[in-house]
Amino acid sequence: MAYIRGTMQSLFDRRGETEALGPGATLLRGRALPLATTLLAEIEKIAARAPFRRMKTPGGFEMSVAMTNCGTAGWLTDRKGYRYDTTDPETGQPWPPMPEVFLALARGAAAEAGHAGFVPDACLVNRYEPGTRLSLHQDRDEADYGHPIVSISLGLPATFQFGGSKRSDPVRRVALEHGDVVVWGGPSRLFHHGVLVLKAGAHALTGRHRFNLTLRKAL
Ligand code: MD3
Ligand code: FE
Repeated sequence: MAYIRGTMQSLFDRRGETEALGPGATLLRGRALPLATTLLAEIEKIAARAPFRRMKTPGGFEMSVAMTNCGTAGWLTDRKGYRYDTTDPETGQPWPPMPEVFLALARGAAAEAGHAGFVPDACLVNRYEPGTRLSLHQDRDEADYGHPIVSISLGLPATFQFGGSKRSDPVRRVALEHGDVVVWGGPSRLFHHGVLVLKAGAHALTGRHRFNLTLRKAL
């Protein structure tokens, strides 16, 4: 089978590969590629109702990455702290509903990685442009860490940093490219991670932007 793939795919086309990034973390290279334009159109529709905004951390710093959400619950930060809320504070309205295509992709990817029956209720949409970054952190605002998180990368590539359960643990660097999907479960679910400063560039579908969707069962 490997040799058939070898004849059908060039040495540099990594579509269809899966790679274990850590304990319970599975990278599905290019898994979202067939849906990329559909996913980007849905992001545009979400942003028309719940605009991208740069949120403030509890310490008073403005994040460089712009964010919005869809689904029952959305992730927020402000001077009061990090949390999920069912209302968008910018509009006073519920977050836009989770598109079916997000649900189906997350569910399928999670199942491929060994987490059958994943039903996310929150999707954070991160928008990067050159010069923006996300410093090393853990995702700890969800009610039950037993559920995986599915992340989908679109547009400009980024260097993702992936450490361990302690902030001081050594960090690996992984290139995340347009169409890549990662399922974070097991011990990796609570590992430190971040995104290095985005390099300048232009992507045919997103221009100067990188989008990352993180699908979670938050509540
Ligand atoms: C590892 N987003 O939204 S995606 C985040 O590219 C976040 O925008 C990054 O970290 C981004 O919280 C990284 C990969 C990712 C997402 C969630 C994780 C890795 C994770 C949760 C636990 C462990
Ligand atoms: Fe995170």
